Amino acid sequence: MSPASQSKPLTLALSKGRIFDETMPLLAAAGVQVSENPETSRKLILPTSNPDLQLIIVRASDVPTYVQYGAADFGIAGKDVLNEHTAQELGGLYQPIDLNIAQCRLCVAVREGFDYEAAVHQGSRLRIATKYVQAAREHFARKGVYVDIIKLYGSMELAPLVGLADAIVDLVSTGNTLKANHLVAVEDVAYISSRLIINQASLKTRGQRLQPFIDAFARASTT
Ligand code: PRT
Ligand code: MG
Repeated sequence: MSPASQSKPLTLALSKGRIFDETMPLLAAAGVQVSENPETSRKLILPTSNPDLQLIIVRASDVPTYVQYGAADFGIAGKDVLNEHTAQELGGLYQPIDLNIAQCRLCVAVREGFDYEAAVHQGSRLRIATKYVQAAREHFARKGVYVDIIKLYGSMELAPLVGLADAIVDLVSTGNTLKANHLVAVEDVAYISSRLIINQASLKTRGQRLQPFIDAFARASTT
């Protein structure tokens, strides 16, 4: 590794919103403050109070990609996002800690009044709309239920209301979004929280500089 890249600050990839917000206390536990808020700043590279650490702000589903290619040394990503990346894409990633932040459940949800159990038992093909194609496919395969999966990129809650799908597989935290759209959760697919992910080459070449952050995150996430 060249001296220039050795002296480059460590780069942590985060998405704005709940992951950024819930990572701030973990950074504080490592003695790091971030003065700019990505909700109001347009900057995608944010300095921190530690000259050896900068943040990059990317889409939640892009965090593993930045870390896989070493554009970020480490990052924080939801298990929902990690589950949708292929084993090959996750190959260069080390996943040492569950940070227990941004917790939610991945659920199957249907319109109020839709008889999900009956639909499942009739053996008819269910239409499932979701952003989480892999997780949904595996869930219904385990149950032995035939499904047609329709990939969406957002606003999954709409699909059962307008006849696009019988059910959705989506993340639920407070349940308010389901309720507002007259949907109910009928099955849990997975418990979701966010993990620290680290580029394996960075861990080898910059491990001494990364370790204090890994240790502080591990301590703060279990207390
Ligand atoms: O929003 P964008 O399309 O940019 O990307 P994203 O949705 O992947 O990112 P973001 O920042 O919304 O979520 C980042 C991560 O937070 C996800 O990958 C999850 O691991 C985690 N997380 C935790 C959640 C939720 N809770 C959550 N409730 N992600 C999304 N939601 C959404 C859910 O999809 C639904 O639309 O919030 C809505 C339901 O919330 P409740 O509180 O009404 O139940
Ligand atoms: Mg979102």
